[in-house]
Amino acid sequence: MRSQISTAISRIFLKRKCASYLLSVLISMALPVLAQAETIEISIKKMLFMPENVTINPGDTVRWVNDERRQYHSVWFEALGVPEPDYFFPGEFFEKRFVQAGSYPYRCGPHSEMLGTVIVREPGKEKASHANNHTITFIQNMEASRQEELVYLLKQDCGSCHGMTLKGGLGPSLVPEKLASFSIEDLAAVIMEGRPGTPMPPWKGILKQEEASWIGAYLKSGLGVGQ
Ligand code: HEC
Ligand SMILES: [Cu+2]
Repeated sequence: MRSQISTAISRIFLKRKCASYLLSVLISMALPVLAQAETIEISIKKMLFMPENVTINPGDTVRWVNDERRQYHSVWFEALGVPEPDYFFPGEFFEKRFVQAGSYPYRCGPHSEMLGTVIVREPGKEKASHANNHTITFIQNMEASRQEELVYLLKQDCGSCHGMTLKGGLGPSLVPEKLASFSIEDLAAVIMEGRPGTPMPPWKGILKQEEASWIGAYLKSGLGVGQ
């Protein structure tokens, strides 16, 4: 029924609205160029930049937020030959805007093992996925200690079937490319209900709905793959 209607609509669309359709395509192609620059947040927690790597558009700003309890850090683009910037403390942040396309590795001054990279796309290349930044914000909204437990569950329990690196075992691979067609809600539904008649068990006795959504978002982000 629904597809009949949409076929009928697209038929009308094609016959009568061809010109305006073309116009709307042209507008949607031009939109990314006009889109506003964004601020992308990276959380610093437990001596890690999360996420470690971000891909942004030229003109975007990256904001590193110190979400530690008491540890200070810095964000130092040492390879650019700049001096080490000041430390920033819990609740404070550091910002940098990127204009030139390229790959910008950085480290924490006092903790040389803390590494990250900002990748700035060529201008005009595909717009950074908004969903992705949204997903990352969503992931960071869960209490840190619960995040840790869920990541543990993912590695130990889910990993026993889907592989420790989530690249597949008895259960299918859960890398982001394989999950592209699933929304976070779709994934939460599979996780809560399982797949009856397959070894995929329901987790609703163990996980809350928002925790299943969190796992869905975490899987889609790819943050847990191969670690
Ligand atoms: C006992 C083994 C087992 C465990 C444990 C398990 N899974 Fe699964 N999972 C499977 C199997 C097998 C499938 C494929 C089911 C099918 O054929 O449709 C699956 C499917 C899925 C799918 C759908 C993927 C797709 O491409 O269709 C997701 C998402 C998923 N599992 C996530 C999880 C998560 C998250 C956990 C831990 C909370 C988990 N699974 C634990 C066996 C398992
Ligand atoms: Cu540090």
